[in-house]
Amino acid sequence: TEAELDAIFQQRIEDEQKIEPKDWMPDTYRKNLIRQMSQHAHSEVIGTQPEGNWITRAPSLRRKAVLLAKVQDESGHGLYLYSATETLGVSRSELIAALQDGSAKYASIFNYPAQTWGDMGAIGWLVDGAAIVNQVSLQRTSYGPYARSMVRICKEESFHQRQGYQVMIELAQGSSKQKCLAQDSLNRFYWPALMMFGPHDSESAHSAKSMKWKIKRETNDYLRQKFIDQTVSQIEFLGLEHPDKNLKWNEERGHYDSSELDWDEFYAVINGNGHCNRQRIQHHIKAHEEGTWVREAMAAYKNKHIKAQHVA
Ligand code: FAQ
Repeated sequence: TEAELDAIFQQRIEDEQKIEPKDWMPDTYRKNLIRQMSQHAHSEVIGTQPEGNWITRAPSLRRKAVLLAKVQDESGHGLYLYSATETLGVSRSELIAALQDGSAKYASIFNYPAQTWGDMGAIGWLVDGAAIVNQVSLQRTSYGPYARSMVRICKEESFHQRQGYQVMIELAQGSSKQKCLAQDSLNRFYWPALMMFGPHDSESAHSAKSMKWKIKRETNDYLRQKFIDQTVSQIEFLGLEHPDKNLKWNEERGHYDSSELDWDEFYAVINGNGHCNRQRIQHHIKAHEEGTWVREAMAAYKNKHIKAQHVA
């Protein structure tokens, strides 16, 4: 019966066995995974836009090459994640349609504009930094293809994080104007980076089930706290001011206490009303339409080969 299958499935999860594409799984597990993994894939792809915008304006050839490689990596992450999601029985075109009609979300952070070169430093350092904290924990997620994609993605994200921090070091140790640029980018990206971890655990619709199924291994608040704690000494090393004036070490908890986030802003952004939501989706639709001939050519080429095989 369904209840027996459910119990066997949950036991496999408890035993830390990976669930593979052809294994039986509850429909709700499959749906929740498709939701999270596809939104993760969309984030990687939409996430290329803020930085892609600066490739032509990088301050040196070396910086341009590094940024280009980073943006290319993010597109690659999108591809691994779409492929991993397709193993759950959904097609790439269905996933893309859900992104474009607004029914699937992507990380809120990518709806903030990248206004200066300093933002390239702050995004690599803070946004990739927050992504790593989340993704390291997802290396142990219960679904095999997702877990394996995270291993490779985390390696690449560490390079991204370091290139961003290096941009910040150069700016922070440069002229007073450069230092101001670094401080301004830190001030703008710090709060949205904290929002990447999602709502408080008490408000998180999916956490309880995702934790039970070990899709998520740590909660939103736990991972956010980890990121807050690790970022303090990185800001100190740069000699910049911490954007959170209420930040205070709490001896008893062994963590930093910090300001409450602006949750109205968070919900406005995830519901489509951030600075760049419309622009990001319009750009995606335009690029997708411009790529129609490539998809058609690939399909025609495949059909030609199938026909040739039949003749032979
Ligand atoms: N933005 O019940 P929960 C990257 C939505 S890293 C937008 O807590 P869950 C690398 C959530 O989807 C970024 N929406 O949900 C990179 C749900 O909506 P739904 C991608 C958010 O899933 C760097 C609702 O709120 N990383 O791209 C956000 O248990 C630089 C209720 O929330 C991942 O996706 C948000 N911040 O926990 C690329 C990691 N937070 O679906 C380029 C994998 C929540 O019901 C450049 N994902 N929502 O309509 C996860 O770990 C989880 O999905 C969470 C959310 C933690 C994001």
